[in-house]
Amino acid sequence: MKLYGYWRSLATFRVRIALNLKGIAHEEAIVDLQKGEQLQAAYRSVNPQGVLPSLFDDDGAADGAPLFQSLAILEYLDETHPQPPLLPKAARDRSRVRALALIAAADTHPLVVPRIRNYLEQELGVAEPARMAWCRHWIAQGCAALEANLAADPRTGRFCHGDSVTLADVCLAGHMVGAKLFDVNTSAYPTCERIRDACLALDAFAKAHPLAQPGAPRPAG
Ligand SMILES: N[C@@H](CCC(=O)N[C@@H](CS)C(=O)NCC(=O)O)C(=O)O
Repeated sequence: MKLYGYWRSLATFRVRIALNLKGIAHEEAIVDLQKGEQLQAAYRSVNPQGVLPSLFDDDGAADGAPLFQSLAILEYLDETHPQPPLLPKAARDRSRVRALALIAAADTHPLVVPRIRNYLEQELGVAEPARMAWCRHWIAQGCAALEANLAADPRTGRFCHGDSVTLADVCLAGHMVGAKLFDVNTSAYPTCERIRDACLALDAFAKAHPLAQPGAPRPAG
């Protein structure tokens, strides 16, 4: 498969994790978000919305159209490559997993993406310190919502839902790694931190990590 992504893209991180978990061979084409390449015609011909990620499945059976929206891609991968499953069997459990995933992917992440930060800067004249405060505020709100749900629910285990990885963990890992990239102090969210650490201890997550990708800044020294 061919994934269009960028090291810093948290939505791409989610898809990379799922591809790794399912052992699906893939290559990644870099679309540089910091240079605005997602808005150029070449990438818009792949994804008219101008956002990452997009995924081409070269299975020959599909119509050849790219897949888009990370959660839709995750569910597609889970349906076409069922092992290991990313959703539990019971409807109520599936609903919980999807709901946890949406706290990160639908209620938080869209508030901190480049197009929002650019709009705050260019259209509303919001200066960099206030833009960072905006991002940190919404990320912390997401952490608080995840923590309140996870800590109070006996279905939380080693991971968000029991002891195996689900879509909720894929999204929580992205959220918590994003928190670190935005320099948010997450010590008030110990369950989120514990599950993040359990995820990042797995190869599939570690290899997908934004800072492990080509183009990512390397630690000094
Ligand atoms: N809901 C979308 C989010 C897509 C999205 O906003 N991706 C970011 C990178 S993580 C992006 O490409 N942003 C470009 C921009 O904001 O201009 C998904 O989950 O795929």
